[in-house]
Amino acid sequence: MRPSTDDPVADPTADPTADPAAGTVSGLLRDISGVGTDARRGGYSRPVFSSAETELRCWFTEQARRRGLDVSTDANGIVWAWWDTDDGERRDAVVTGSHLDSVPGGGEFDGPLGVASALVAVDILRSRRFRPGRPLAIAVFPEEEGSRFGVACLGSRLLTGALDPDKARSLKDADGDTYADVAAANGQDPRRIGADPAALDQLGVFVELHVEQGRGLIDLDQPVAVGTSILGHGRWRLSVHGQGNHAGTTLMTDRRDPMVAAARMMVEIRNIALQYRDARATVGRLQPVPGGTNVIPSRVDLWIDARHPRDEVTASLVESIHSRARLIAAEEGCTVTLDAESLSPTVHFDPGLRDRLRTLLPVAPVLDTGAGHDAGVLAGRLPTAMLFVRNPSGISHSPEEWVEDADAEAGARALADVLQGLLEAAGTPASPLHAPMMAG
Ligand code: HGY
Ligand code: MN
Ligand code: MN
Repeated sequence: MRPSTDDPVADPTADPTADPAAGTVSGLLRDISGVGTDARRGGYSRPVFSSAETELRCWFTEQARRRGLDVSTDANGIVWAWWDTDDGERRDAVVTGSHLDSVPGGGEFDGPLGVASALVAVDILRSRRFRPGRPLAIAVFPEEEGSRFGVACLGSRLLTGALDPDKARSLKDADGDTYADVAAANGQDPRRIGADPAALDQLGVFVELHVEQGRGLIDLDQPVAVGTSILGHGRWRLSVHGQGNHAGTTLMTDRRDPMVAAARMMVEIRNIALQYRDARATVGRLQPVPGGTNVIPSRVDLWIDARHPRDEVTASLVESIHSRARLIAAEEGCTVTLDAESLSPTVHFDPGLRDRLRTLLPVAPVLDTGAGHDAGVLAGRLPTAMLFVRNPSGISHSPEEWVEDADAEAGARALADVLQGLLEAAGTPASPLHAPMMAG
């Protein structure tokens, strides 16, 4: 499908960097640095379909169209921005991109860095007068964090058929609103969500650039790394049921308090995880019901995020947690249920593509990641790779997440080099790639 020539935005020769800041990652991120700021938590809260995330989608659409890309949003809420080849055929495309939604109180770079770097990589390729030998697409995936509806990488899972559309439609947010209702209220048709083989058939490879969520590049003293694998991870909801009652009229000896049971369980979750080398287990979210200061809760829900390089160890860790939770519940006169909400196996990126990126970025080290990404979901359907950009704080999912301007631009240059290498088809003249990245 070729962008219509009378489309005012389809002029690929338009100078997208009329505003010099627009041609830099840090400039683009500064454009959106006021969107979705969270005064209470600090950082950013940009849940999917919120006004903040919607504003970011509009920002991306405008930036992509300013670069002459053909932009559309599919039935799963994924925004696609295409740089088509002359024949307009969309097959074997090189895809990059990331997400714009955030965790509550998240950092500035988790997601948006990959999206902004993709836009600047297009600017760089244009400045090199490069013409792709195969189509390039930038994809922005919704609900990567799973912060509103509880399932990580919701958009990419729907696209690939990894999530049943009926289950997705019935997912509920903290207010009890279903994904179907919220999507419909945001102009999408929830009846059309689900696997999209036609879209997948257009894709050749996917390369996601992301802020590093750790200290690897600090210790390696490099600005950019090539990803090798994603740690398997899952989310479980532990519900502890007790007897709700009055805080003032219920003697301490007459209680079946699920909050006390939950507190004991959380300490045990940490202790059990410590027994499994390389395991991680986190309780970042706890919800007493009804949640009054002068009320003994009737129920307490807490969510466990558990991760390990070997999926069978994650399963064993969660089973140990579940059996210890049952013992504690019984001692506290409560009961407990455990439900899996989101499971992502360990992913090793395509070795051929990974090695191709290493050839294109000979100075960049390789790193695995403990964080999940849409790249991990797409890896089940097409060759996928990742680039990580140095985060001097080593901290993520927090306002302290950080990327220096120089590293952000180095990341975009590295992405441009990778995309150019992947987009070249025989006979397409291209300027020599950038000199290999210098040690940052
Ligand atoms: O939770 C994760 O690992 C990712 O940041 N969504
Ligand atoms: Mn994240
Ligand atoms: Mn992310």
